[in-house]
Amino acid sequence: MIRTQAEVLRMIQAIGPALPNIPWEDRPPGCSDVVWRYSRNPIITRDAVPGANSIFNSAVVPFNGAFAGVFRCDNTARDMQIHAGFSDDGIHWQIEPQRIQFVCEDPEIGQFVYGYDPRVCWIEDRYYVTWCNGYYGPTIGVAYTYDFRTFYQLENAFLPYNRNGVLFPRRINGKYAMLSRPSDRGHTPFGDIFYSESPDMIHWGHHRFVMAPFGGWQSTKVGAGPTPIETPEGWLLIYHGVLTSCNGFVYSFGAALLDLEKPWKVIYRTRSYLLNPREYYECVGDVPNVVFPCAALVDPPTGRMAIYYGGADTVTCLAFAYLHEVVDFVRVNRL
Ligand code: BMA
Repeated sequence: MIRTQAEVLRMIQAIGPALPNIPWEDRPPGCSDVVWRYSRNPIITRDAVPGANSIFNSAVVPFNGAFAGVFRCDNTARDMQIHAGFSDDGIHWQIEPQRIQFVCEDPEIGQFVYGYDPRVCWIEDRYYVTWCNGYYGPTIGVAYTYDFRTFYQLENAFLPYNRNGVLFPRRINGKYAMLSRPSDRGHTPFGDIFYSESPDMIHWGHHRFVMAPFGGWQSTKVGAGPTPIETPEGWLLIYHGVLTSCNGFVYSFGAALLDLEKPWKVIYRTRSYLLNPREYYECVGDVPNVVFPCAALVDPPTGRMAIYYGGADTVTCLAFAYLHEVVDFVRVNRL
């Protein structure tokens, strides 16, 4: 039997457990976008935490039949902090009013300076959190939790300056694996994605180049977004790209397929973005014109994806897609 390409793509399923309670809203009638927004965006505003200035760039995962997450909450002193949160449906969230207090054996590492842009990743038996952690400049903080109540902080993964540390959800060739983006102290005007491995989640090496900025929406810098999603075709990586306009940075997101065993090898990468700032809550806020994805849930049997992203450095938003359509988009619209 000869299958059409569309039929084959429909068969591309993410590898992982089913998530029948994934947050979901059908694509609106008349919309042909591969990624479409939740009609009730934003799902989280500053009102969710007393004294918050903004809640954005946050990460969620399935947890105990419901959902849990780590949220970037900047307060009205403009301290950048991360808070745990819980939800029954992935849309309505109860966020802890106090920031996460990490348990850390080494007070020098555990001293909290600032934390932002968290990611959360289930590996083997626990949830790992990575975030941009202040230690003489931004670097990648690493911690783990079993219950989103107690968080154990490990060594920072890299020397400063670094951001957008994103773990793979399983060991690759026997090693933990992380994407990151070496940067500088400020609003870095450059940025390539690199790959690193670790035997123990403490010592990182085997650094490999993954991808650089290209043109258009991803011409200034690129950075990994949500935890990569495993498919038989490769790791599906949603990543943000930044364009420098005459009025400042514009953050959009696209996707790439990375080789399963050598994830520093890019198979395909999108020429066009999947989502860019268009709605009011993406264009107006503390930093205008930003969509910044930090988490994606997937239900392999249906292909449904729920993508969590920050809007204008102010609110948290949700968008939806079908995994096989995203993979198809990456392949058809590749660089
Ligand atoms: C990056 C990070 C993100 C932020 C983005 C746009 O450098 O600070 O948290 O969303 O800039 O301001």
